[in-house]
Amino acid sequence: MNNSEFTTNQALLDWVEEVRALCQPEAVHWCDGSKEESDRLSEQMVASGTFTRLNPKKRPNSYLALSDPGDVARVEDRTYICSKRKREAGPTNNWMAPAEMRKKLQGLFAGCMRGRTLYVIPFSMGPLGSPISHIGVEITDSPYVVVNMRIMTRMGRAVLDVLGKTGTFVPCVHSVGAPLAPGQKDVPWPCNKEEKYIVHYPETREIWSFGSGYGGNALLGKKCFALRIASCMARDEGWMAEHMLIVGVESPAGEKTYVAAAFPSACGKTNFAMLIPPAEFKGWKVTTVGDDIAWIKPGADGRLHAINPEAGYFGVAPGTSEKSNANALKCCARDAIFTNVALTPDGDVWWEGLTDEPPAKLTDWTGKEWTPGCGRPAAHANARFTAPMANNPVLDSAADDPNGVPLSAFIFGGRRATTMPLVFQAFNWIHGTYLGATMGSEMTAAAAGGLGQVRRDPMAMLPFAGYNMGEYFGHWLEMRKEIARPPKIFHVNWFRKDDDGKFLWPGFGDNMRVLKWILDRCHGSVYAEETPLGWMPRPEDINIEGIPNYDASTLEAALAIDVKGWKRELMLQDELFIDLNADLPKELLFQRELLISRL
Ligand code: SAT
Ligand code: MN
Repeated sequence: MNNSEFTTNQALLDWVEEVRALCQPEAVHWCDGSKEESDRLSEQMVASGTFTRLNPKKRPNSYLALSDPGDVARVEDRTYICSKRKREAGPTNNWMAPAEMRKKLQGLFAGCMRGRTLYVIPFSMGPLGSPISHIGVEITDSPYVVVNMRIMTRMGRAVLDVLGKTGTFVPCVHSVGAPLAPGQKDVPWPCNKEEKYIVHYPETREIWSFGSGYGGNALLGKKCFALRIASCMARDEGWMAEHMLIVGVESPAGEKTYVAAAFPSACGKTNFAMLIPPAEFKGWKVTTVGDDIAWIKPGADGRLHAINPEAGYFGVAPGTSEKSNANALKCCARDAIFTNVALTPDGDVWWEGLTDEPPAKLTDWTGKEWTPGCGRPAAHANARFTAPMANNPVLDSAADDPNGVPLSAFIFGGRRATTMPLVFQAFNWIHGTYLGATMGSEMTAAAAGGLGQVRRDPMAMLPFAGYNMGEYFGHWLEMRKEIARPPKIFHVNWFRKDDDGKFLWPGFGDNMRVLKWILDRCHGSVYAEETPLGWMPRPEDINIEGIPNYDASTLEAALAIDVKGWKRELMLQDELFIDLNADLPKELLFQRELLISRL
């Protein structure tokens, strides 16, 4: 299909022509988003060696891609926020002056698509036409990106209809940075080994990505648009773009409550988004609105309303099992793209943790033969599945609702072996913002040279805020004024251990027991004790009936307030506060002082 048959949007046509002239592709293809188109591109990638078709009896309509071993994750040290002034990017982002970066990128993009097809991907972040949604258009020279974007976003012709003649879009340019000379044979995973740049221009709301074909470096709707650029749009327009999952919880009586939660990486975010309640919670249902990102706007009812801007899951495969997340396995049981997992002899996939016993023989993520005990992992630790949310057996009925879902609670979590109790509730919005701003994960004592160190990841946004982190906290405080009925704010920690290194909480589906207390607090139907940290449950307020080998004294330890540990925690927070000092809202400094005096 060619340009003007597709759109009457002159700004889009002009921009595509400009990028075409710069990148010099062999052909241009406007994506219509159809299944036929995706099947055709997938077939093409099977032929070129990028894809292996999985056994259709075991894994219908699914493919495996193995990346270049040097292109396996987001590259944070190559990610830039190019605002006019360095201060606007803040101390936690890489920065380069826009003019300097543009000059550099002009050089890199000139002729970078030679011998390849330029694909134009119109996509909507959020339900088509929702007042909370925004349109983007990604130009890429990677067919792998096209078929992934079709799963991860609402993509294709219908988006151009919504864009119309005069609608605006966020332009996203992506190239693997590997032009082909005439007659040159392509490799299965083209990328640029020397140069990688993931660049955001917040003032003009543009994204330019060069050199990587992997995940968030290449699927530009996700972290680049839905978090970094969207956080800037949200600040300017009075809404919020957050690195949060969204779940609905339905009681046996049919009462539905929605909560959004931010956890640092490796804290079981996808598991929580698809939580299966324990047997004791008969009649309770947890449903997924989103597993990674939330766009949140004040509604006419005085509440915050959230949508999931994405339409699929880009989930970490290793560790996903029947026990940890049976629903995620159903999501990728068909229609999925796997990247950097292992291949079984019968054409299915495997990764560490999928089964207790590994298969006797595999092809590993580097394409080499693998046997148990060979000393290498079979799947890369950041191996992923891309799966449509429509496959999710517990998809929330409002996942596609253009009005979003009303939020009753925000939950912040950390991965903390010490100090942080299982759950507590902030006294108010400012206190809650402070809890989010100071959240983090404990590095193991070994990794930190003896002392447990805390890696701060404010609101799980450290690599994703598109502007100054201190100013971002200020925006959180400002948002309180836009809403009459703010969500209550909680802090949880599933990972506290006793002195022998044993977990004090079972986690996984049993997190429902803590979630239930949170919901009851939202509905004002449960007692809480006022403590120096915030409102807390007494051990008897959390139902532990039916947890194997678990008792009230362990729960008591999980909930205990360790005053000595908190004094250390307060000292450790200094590091973050000093880094962000210039733009840190004074309210957060006061919260720290108040906590010190309460302790
Ligand atoms: O590769 S993604 O950025 O999409 C996922 C992640 O690294 O968090
Ligand atoms: Mn994420």
